[in-house]
Amino acid sequence: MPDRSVFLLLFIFLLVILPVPSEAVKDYLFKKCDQSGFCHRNRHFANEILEQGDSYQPRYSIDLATLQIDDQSGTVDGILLKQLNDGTYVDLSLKIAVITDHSLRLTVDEIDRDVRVGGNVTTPVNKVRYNEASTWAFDGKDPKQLKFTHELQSDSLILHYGDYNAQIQLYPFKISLSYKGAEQLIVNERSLLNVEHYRTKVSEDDANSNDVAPEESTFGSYSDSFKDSKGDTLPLGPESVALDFGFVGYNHVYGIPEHADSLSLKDTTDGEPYRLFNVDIFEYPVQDRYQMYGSIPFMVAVKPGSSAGIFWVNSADTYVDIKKNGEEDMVDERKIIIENSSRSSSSSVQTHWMSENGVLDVILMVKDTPAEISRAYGSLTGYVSLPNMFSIGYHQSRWNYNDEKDVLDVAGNFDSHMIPCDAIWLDIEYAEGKKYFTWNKDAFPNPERMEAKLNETGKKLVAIIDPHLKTGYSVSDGVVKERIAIRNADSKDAYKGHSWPGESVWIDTLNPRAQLFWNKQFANGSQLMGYSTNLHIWNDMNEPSIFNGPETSAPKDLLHYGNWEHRSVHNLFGLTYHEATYNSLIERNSHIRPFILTRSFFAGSQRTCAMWTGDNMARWEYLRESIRMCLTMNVAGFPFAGADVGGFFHNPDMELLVRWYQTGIWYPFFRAHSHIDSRRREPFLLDEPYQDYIKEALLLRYKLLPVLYTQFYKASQTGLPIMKPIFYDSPEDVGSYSIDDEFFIGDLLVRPVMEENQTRVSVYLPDEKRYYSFFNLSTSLQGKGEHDDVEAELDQIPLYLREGSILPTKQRYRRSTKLMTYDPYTLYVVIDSDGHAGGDLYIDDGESFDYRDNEDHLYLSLSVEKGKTISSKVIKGDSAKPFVASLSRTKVESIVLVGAKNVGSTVTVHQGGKSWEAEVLREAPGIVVIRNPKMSINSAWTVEI
Ligand code: NBV
Repeated sequence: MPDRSVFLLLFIFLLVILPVPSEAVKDYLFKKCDQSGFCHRNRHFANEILEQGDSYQPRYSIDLATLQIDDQSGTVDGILLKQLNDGTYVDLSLKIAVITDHSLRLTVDEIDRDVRVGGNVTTPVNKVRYNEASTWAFDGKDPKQLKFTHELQSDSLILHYGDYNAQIQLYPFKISLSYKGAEQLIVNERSLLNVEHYRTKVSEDDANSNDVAPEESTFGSYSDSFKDSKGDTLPLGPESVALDFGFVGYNHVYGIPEHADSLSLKDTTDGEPYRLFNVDIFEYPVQDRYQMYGSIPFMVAVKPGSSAGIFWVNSADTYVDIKKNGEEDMVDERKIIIENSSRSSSSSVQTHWMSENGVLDVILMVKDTPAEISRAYGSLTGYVSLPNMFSIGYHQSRWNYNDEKDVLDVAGNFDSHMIPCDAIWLDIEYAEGKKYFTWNKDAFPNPERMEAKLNETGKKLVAIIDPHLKTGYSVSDGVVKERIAIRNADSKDAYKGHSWPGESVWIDTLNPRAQLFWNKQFANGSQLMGYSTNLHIWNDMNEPSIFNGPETSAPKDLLHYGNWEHRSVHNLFGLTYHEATYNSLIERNSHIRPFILTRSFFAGSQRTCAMWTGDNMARWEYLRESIRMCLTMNVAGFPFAGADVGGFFHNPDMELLVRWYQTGIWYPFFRAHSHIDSRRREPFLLDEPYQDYIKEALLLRYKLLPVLYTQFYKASQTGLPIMKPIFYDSPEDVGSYSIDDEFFIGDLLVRPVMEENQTRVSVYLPDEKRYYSFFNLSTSLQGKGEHDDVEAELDQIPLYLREGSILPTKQRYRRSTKLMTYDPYTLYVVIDSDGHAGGDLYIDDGESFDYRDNEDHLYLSLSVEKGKTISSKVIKGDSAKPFVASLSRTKVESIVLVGAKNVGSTVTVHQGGKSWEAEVLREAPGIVVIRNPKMSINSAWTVEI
């Protein structure tokens, strides 16, 4: 009799080849809240409490006598009491701290939990609540703690710090956070705080148990009834943490990726909560709240005048319910009115966060603008790293390029068709029998030769390395032998499951010894890497995806390093895996910036890799969804995001493919990729005029790389999104709050065309500024809050330049970014009605860490003063550093000037104590071009106009 996994594999195979209605598939594979023990229990708990209304007697209070308030170190410690049915209490530790950026951190844990669990469990499972999610999420350091002053009253404690007041009510426990005198966030507003303290199974079964409150359910406390997770041993019983947060005066909340839903999150009252649980979700539906490959438990709320953030630092399975009580802003027909809530409350968006286990650890942020929230979140979890320049060029992938010849032909065809391309990708078939770190030597007899050939035109190779390691070869054998695999619940052996190569084990990258092992696999001279410097890595399937595992992932009772249950670390496993890869690549070569693409991620993943939105489909709705998802990733501090251009499953028609490229050029991570069964669709294979349209789009991406790279630089310093939702630049404009088909990149307003047969699109203008068509600077749009209908034929990309901006571009076709390094710049200068314009430009070698280690970089501020002078000032950088010095050969070759008055036939250029004249050409009314002004980019200059 074949084992169960064979049937599962067969089932998955049938899913791939048969057109099965996707809803049915999801229902079969994944838990709904109602089927998940802790979600079911917490929703039940919430409903019971809300039904009881004001008659409910909340159970949580702060024990005044235990409070230790330390103004200087910025902390409050004490005991939070949870009252049981008989009036006795469970003691919970409570810590409130004012941290970096005036954020407020609240941590609740069970006191002496391991003692109470005692000998009740027979496995070595770690008995304390998991408290290391922040260690992985934070940027390597504990946040600073800031001073406050306080007032202690009999029923409350008030903390004052900066522009903030945190009013902590002792009974019922509640925190109201105010900023500049206005209440913004209310913690435990609806008394949904729930810390399921350790209790033995015996007491749970007892109807009169003191441990189970009448408002609680015991559903799934000790056993899991869901089809594929019935085997979960749940050794520690119910242990969830949940809490509600009300946003006062806000109607829009964003973030908590990854979901294929709208940018502005929806009310979940009548359906499923948003679930954060990293899974390989086959044929994911769009406009849905299903869990996906990655999770960032960070939510941002925006209203005129302020913005708020909640970072729920928990890596277990998590659900978030959202209830919107206020009216949505009625700005256009796309909005819906949400009924006023029946229950009295002062907040307008109420959220309920529920996690399966772990400590309760949450950070609250309130600032003036969403940009400041992004900065505050990034100051905790780190900002995106400055990418290797090639990685923001165009990537060509498919599952699979078959052999060396195929790879080199594809690369060569890009060159012969004069289409830029920076990387060719290899999916799982390149490895011998999908045994990662090996090469199929028949197909790839000499990988280093192939990589060297690619390198001739500056192209890189990216190869996939998944965490499932086929049993019975040196790498998996090593993992088992060194005891660095994820282990079975009894801790004895490595867990074995099924994935692409067949039976596999999974490396446990939480284990520091796994890092050492991983380093060896990537070392110089290793089979995979050889001595090449242009091989980069793709980490897929790291949710982890396990074909025969519950919900396509790992059983939750498996054990990791530290004897932590997989349950506790599930959502951060993917991060530990791609970070291990990053560390190994750095260990191998600390000079070159590694590039890693990951499918699974957690808060903090932005520091070391890029992500993409997984297996989408060649359908219009997935094209539209890709922009919403990328915008959400940008709000959640992880801007290096993209989606498979063209769609992974199925074959796009030419119109969809053209539109996808025209949209994909705006993804911070820009890669075409497709399924093994899809038809080849590399741009050079396409018929005209489609090939030409796509080529034009690609050339536009490359032209604008200086802008994009500068945005990456700024994101790496400030956490600002790269693809900016419209409301980031105009947070006062409520009309922009639900716009998710338009965005800014720097000062470029982009409105991709994402509907079939569309030849016109509506562009929303968030402010009074004039917006000039990038392709025809003689036309412009203006009108705050207006939607302008503009032409968008298949060869057109609606793209606008905001007045008052200066945009640096590089106009020459090159085969890759590497070959553009010293190319000259063309500046677009759009002077506003006051005679001003401003912009910036960041430059470094695009490849090494010299920008960081040797400060060999250049950050320029470009400006126009009083309509009379255009100038460049060096904000950061030293012309004596080798790369910056070498930039003296890079010139400004042209300045396109819009809105300049009375410009003569020549202008005077000043640089380095010398002056010279440059010719002025008249392009069209109001537009002139300064031809070849010839100043070097690496030192200050002025042009008098
Ligand atoms: O490695 C094969 C694929 C890959 O092409 C895709 O991009 C990943 O998202 N991988 C998933 C595994 C199987 C997909 C059906």
